[in-house]
Amino acid sequence: MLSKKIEKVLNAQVEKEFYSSNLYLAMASYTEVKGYPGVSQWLYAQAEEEKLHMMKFVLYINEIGGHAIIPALKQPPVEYGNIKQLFEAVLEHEQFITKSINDIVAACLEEKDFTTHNWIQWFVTEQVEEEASVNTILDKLALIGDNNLYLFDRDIMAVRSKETTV
Ligand code: OFO
Repeated sequence: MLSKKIEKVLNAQVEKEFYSSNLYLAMASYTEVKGYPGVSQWLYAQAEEEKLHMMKFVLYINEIGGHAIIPALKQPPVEYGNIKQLFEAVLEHEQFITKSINDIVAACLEEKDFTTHNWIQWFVTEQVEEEASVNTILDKLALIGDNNLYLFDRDIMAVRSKETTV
């Protein structure tokens, strides 16, 4: 039985995942026009993955008797500075998402919703992987500095967390 409180936090997460997808899409477009095809490909793939995350929430909410609400689009920023600043913004966003997932876990325990608690564990693990892959990218950027971004751009697709499916 889905409580109103859990339905509400799950729907809030639909919006956050949708925004994640649009944020990475905006970053992909920005890096594409700035001449970083590899970074842009990484971000386009990330945007698709976030859309799958959103879909997972939509399908789960409806499956357990709630009503998934599709939110309005919020426009992400247009400019993201240099490549390092952009990936720092990605990490910051993923940390925000991790906190949000952890808050859902806490709400599930409060409400004794062990079904959703079990279901959300996939996202707990996913956030560890997502933060780790962005941290790896930031480590590489720290090593190479502003030189050699050509090679970084060429090789970045090797640093991807696994693909997900709904
Ligand atoms: Fe980036 O994992 Fe969903 O938001």
